[in-house]
Amino acid sequence: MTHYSITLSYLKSLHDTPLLDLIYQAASIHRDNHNSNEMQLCTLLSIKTGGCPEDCSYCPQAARYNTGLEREKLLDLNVVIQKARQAKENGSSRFCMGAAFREVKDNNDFEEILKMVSEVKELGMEACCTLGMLTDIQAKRLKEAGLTAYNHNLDTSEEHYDSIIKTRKYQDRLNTIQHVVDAGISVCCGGIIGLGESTTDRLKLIETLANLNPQPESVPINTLVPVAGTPLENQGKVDTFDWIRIIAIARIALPKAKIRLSAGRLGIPKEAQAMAFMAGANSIFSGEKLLTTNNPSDDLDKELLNSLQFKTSKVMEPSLT
Ligand code: SAM
Ligand code: DTB
Ligand code: SF4
Repeated sequence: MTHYSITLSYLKSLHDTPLLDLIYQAASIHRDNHNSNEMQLCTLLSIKTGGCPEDCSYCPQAARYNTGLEREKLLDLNVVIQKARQAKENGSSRFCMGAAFREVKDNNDFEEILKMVSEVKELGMEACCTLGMLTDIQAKRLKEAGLTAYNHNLDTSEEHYDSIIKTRKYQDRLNTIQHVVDAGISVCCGGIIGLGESTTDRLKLIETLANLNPQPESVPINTLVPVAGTPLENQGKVDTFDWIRIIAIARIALPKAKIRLSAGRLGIPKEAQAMAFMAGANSIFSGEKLLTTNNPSDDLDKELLNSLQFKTSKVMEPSLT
């Protein structure tokens, strides 16, 4: 397995490269490692919404902020599987189930989630979860249930982390990621830009992600969706070219990973999204909702992908899973 050694000064030199040269470099690396006309579609479902005890300053689901979100208990297994079927019909090959948990507890909800993972897998889809912190044993149980990937973001640099989240440490995130790796589950790990971080913070996040061993299989790049009631509700918008620059740098630093355009795609013009695809993004969340906020409609995304003549990654057949 390749162990990458990516330095901050190298990432800074990429950041200083004129944008179109940087995109050209990223596009070349992208073509060496991926089919440049293939896009992975993933669908998200919030299986347990709101009431989270954490204090993540960006998150509408943190119980301590007044965001008007209705708290819900864990969705029924049947509802989840019906949504997964629909997602498969709409061309998604990965189904990602998110819960507003600080950490997984060994209770009935976890037993239900294990069933959801197995049944999604039986549909021939990749099953992904994001459930907060995990112990080594919980990670192994998810693996036994058939989990393909676990999403656990580092969000920003270690230095900036404390000003965004105080109820846990960067090291807690790294520990969960290690449990996921040890269990043999693919790691999906990325971050958010637009949290008031500096360029160096953005590059340090990419440095940390690129030096994980193994590198994450997928890297979601979120831009902040400002939600009224959260401490970051008035945070300014990220410049679209800065967004593309970060995608290109992530592609160069993590050549084999799927780079996923995640939160914040609504409102980004189609031409800018196409530039991000040129710079190496090869996965998107499809469907009108992310977890609790809006995302472009299926129709709009189909139109975009068709006009760029993308093929979507195949949904696996059950016999091949
Ligand atoms: N509670 C679990 C956790 O924190 O790992 C899983 C769900 S959490 C909502 C998943 C990710 O969504 C976060 O790590 C963060 O990167 C992203 N996220 C949450 N709210 C966001 C927002 N308003 N804008 C952009 N990304 C957001
Ligand atoms: C990720 O990095 N982004 C997704 C997924 N992983 C779980 C979540 C985005 C959530 C945006 C805010 C919301 O819809 O609640
Ligand atoms: Fe909870 Fe996850 Fe939201 Fe943080 S990001 S408040 S851990 S749901």
